[in-house]
Amino acid sequence: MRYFSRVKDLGNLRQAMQEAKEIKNDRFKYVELGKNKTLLMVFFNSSLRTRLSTQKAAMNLGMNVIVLDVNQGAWKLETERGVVMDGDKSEHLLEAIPVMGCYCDIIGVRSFAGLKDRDYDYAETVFNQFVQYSGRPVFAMETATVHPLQAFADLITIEEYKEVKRPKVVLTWAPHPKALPQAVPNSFAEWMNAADVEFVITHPKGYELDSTFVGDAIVEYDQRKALEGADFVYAKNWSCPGVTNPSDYGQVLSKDMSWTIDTEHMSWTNDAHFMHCLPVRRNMIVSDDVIESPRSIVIPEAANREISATVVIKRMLESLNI
Ligand code: AN0
Ligand code: CP
Repeated sequence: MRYFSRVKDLGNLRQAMQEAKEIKNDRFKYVELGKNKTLLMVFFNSSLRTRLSTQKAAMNLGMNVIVLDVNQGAWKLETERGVVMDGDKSEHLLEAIPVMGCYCDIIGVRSFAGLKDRDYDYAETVFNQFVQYSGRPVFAMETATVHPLQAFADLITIEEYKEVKRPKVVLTWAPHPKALPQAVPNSFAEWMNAADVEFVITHPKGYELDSTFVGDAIVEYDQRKALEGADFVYAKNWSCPGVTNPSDYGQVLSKDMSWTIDTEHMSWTNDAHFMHCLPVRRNMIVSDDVIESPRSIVIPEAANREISATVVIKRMLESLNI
């Protein structure tokens, strides 16, 4: 596997899930595979889980790891082509990327949506430049529109905790004070559509996700109706995807606190497990009671980030030897 940003990059999903199980049983099984190989993790944005779990995954595979926080200590990077660089940016991404490629074997990139220009974000401009100019296998550690390592970990978690063969999984929008990207709900929707679950998305009007990711999922605007009978509640805020009204792209259209997941919301479900990718703002997205309840699986969900990353990096290491 040379690139990883979409569910299809894994090929047979059932096989990838099997591999995840195998690695969870023995996470050092492939420790020889990454000997003398280097992973470079490039962060344009903050991270706790992705940083730690991806580094741990690389260590499980016997790799060396370099972490670059672009905004701390590196030259300020210009990302647009054709700009007269007379401002505060000293280096262009188009030189920086091939240089980064010189010092490593595999690259992971975190580069969030700017939420200003929908076309620029949805073209995955920064990630695709890494693909095009680094000369290395590249994987997404949350890019402008996708967060596949999270969605893969989410699916692993659902498989582990499901109590019925085909669970009902509900992705619900919840309020947040600041504009957030759509990467997490996009990928979650994409992966749930590929999995054997009953999948429902609920959000206020105006928050429709891009159709590429929604696929055939059921969209139910009545949150209570959506949550009824749910086996998993996956809460997440996202800003306006600009599907119905492009000029609203990246805006906060609602802070309706009636969407916050509290014990009353959970009482409408089939004693659902509560999930969130974290970081989460308590009592905006979810009440203290719900996130602390025995049905909350946010910590095992985060733990599975190490597993999804190990599978992905293993596959990339294997592709180096072909
Ligand atoms: C980011 C987001 O919503 O995309 C990262 C989540 C993994 N969250 C924040 O910026 C708070
Ligand atoms: N869930 C997730 O990707 O967390 P971080 O932003 O802390 O990496």
